[in-house]
Amino acid sequence: MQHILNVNNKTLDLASPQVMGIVNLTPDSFSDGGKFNSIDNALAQVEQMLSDGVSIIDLGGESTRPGAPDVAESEELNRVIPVLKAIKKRFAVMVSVDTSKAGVMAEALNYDVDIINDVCALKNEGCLEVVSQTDIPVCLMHMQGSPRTMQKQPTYHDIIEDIKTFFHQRINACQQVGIDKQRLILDVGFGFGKTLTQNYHLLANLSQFHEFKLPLLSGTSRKSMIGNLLNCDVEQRLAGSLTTAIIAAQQGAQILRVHDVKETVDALKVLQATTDNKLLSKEN
Ligand code: 7PJ
Repeated sequence: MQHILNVNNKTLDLASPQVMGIVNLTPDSFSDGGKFNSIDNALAQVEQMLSDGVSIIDLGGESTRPGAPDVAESEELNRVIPVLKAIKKRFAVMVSVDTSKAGVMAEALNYDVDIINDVCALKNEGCLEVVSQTDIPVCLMHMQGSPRTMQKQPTYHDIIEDIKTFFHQRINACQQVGIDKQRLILDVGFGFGKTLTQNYHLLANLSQFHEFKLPLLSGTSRKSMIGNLLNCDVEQRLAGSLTTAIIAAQQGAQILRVHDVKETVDALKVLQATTDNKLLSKEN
């Protein structure tokens, strides 16, 4: 199955896995929190990620960490829109906005956002309608519960089958409002209402979700599924993050959402060297 993302005069070939770089715009990610500093900081991060080989920049202004409080729409707009504008002015890179609010999606669309990345899979009020007015790609992520409650006691009948049922339902909901299936990207939502064991079971079986014939996005970078396994803090999760990224790529995930772009791009090149016949035939 060949997947190519075509949006706003940009093209991304998903025949080999592509890296989505996380630019976190929640205040705790900046030492001084000032608005102009946060724009400069984000632009510097984007510039570095571009030279490291990123394909998509994911902007997030709403913390979806387990237990995180809700962020008001006006606050999220203030965090995300000025940075989206500044990136669009300076760089030609594809930009996704990580949001679950219809108002933020609508405003981001006014500033030529390329992908909507919604951890609530367009379930919140107005989201399906806003997205149906456009033709850009959308990532539908699976979550059990809400960020505030999701890690309390995740329960599934059969986690893989339950997530497949969820994807069927959300794909149908999209199609009912006229959102073309071919615009959709699917994500099992690592860490969103899953136990440690369930997260690794999903990672090991990610390829099963290719039955939808849609691109798969995988986001494991620095998450608790690594910290809890290795018993380490967030700044010590690089090796674990790279390993999960490579396993996801081997399972055929087309987009890897990561903090550490350069290291992930390097790791993917090593993986690619084992599968690239052209490289082998050149040497022999
Ligand atoms: C994900 C996300 C993810 C998608 C976050 C974090 C939490 N979007 N946004 N997939 N995670 N599509 O990065 O730790 O896994 S925020």
